[in-house]
Amino acid sequence: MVNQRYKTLVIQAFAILGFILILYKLANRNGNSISSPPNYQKLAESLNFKNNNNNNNIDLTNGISFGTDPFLGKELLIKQYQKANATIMTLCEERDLKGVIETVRKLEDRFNKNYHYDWVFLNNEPFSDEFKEKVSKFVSGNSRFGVIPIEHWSYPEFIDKEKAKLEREKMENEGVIYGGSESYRHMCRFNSGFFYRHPIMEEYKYYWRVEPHVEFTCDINYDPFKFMEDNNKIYGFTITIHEFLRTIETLWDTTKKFIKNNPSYLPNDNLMKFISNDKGESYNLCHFWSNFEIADMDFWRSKEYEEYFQFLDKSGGFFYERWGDAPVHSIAVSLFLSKDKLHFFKDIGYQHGVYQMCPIEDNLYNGNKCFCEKENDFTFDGYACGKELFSAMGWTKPDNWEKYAD
Ligand SMILES: Nc1nc2c(ncn2[C@@H]2O[C@H](COP(=O)(O)OP(=O)(O)OP(=O)(O)O)[C@@H](O)[C@H]2O)c(=O)[nH]1
Ligand SMILES: *[C@@H]1O[C@H](CO)[C@@H](O)[C@H](O)[C@H]1NC(C)=O
Ligand SMILES: [Mg+2]
Repeated sequence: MVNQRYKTLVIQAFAILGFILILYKLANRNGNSISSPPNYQKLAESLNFKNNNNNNNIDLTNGISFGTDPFLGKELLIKQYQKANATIMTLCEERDLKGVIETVRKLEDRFNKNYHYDWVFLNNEPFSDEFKEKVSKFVSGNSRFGVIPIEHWSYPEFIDKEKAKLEREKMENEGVIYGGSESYRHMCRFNSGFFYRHPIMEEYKYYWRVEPHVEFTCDINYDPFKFMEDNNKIYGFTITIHEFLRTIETLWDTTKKFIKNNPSYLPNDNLMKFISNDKGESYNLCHFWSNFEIADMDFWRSKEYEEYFQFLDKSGGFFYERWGDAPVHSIAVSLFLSKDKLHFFKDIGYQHGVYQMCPIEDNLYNGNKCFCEKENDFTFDGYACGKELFSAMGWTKPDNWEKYAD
């Protein structure tokens, strides 16, 4: 009897020891022990994230899959993971509930479920408790809801409201998209000069801007915020496009005046070539589509950008014309940054309305479970600015680019 019990105990002890050993081995598979956090730096280096001057050729196909390890489980990895100082951000209204949840579910599925970044929702009016409750359920990080201060969403005193109204009516009659909308102009001005000053946003350095009803068509198996941080990137984008001239008629002349007063704000290796075909004489209407941005807000908070925004704002173009935050952001990052601070997230399949970036390189497309048609990739379309971008950056276009042009 005693002997039998003793035997069972010994067998149990060995079984437990064996199990612990297996766990220990599994935990050490990537050289990270359970007790110390994964060395992100090392992982990033091994994936060639660093010291790569031609960022366009970084291979992100076998990115780091935090949280997807079936043995360690995701909680353990997330707890050990040192997140970037970053948040996802969506500007929206109460009535966007469905579209917001759509976007949240998609980005959570493709990315954030493994990282649990915060998500900030901003609105010029307070969100209802119902909205907050319904949206929060789907966010794996903290959901935060902010009301935009009235000073950031109203006419500054130097704007002639009567003149603004007349110009809106003119544009509306001409059939300019959002030409007659007052709220669209407040939205564009807010996104140009104020979102990064919102008290909630001030707590973060990086943000990822997303809108209701957008689509993420590939897995994102690494942390784009960390990528920005580790590679000293300031502005990341996926889609380039031409602006409607009618909405920004005096934007470039106003910008030229600002540059003339502040020539020292332009580094030599800026990206002027992307936005001008004649060395700055005129604007070619190219810009990064700002409904997707992964960027460093400290740039928007810099002296250079703040002065630029104030200068633009004083000229009245946000209201007398219909200046978009996309051309404003794009001109600023193209002029005031050296071009190596910009990053094309050519691996993050993304769709907003009728335009999309679908990775056309096989390794990216196949490696990231993309669900989009390469034929629909907008990058090298005539109305996009991919050709201008690659040329200005000095990048080599993918071998198959012509197949997907237009
Ligand atoms: N809170 C709030 N958000 C707004 C308002 N107008 C637009 N937005 C948000 O601002 C962002 C851009 O507005 P959109 O209407 O999508 O503008 P767009 O992307 O140029 O145009 P679409 O092609 O129609 O998507 C979206 O995230 C909207 O939800 C507004 O009046 N209040
Ligand atoms: C995050 O970034 C903001 C803006 O740069 C900064 O003010 C804040 O102190 C940072 N927070 C942490 C925890 O580093
Ligand atoms: Mg939109």
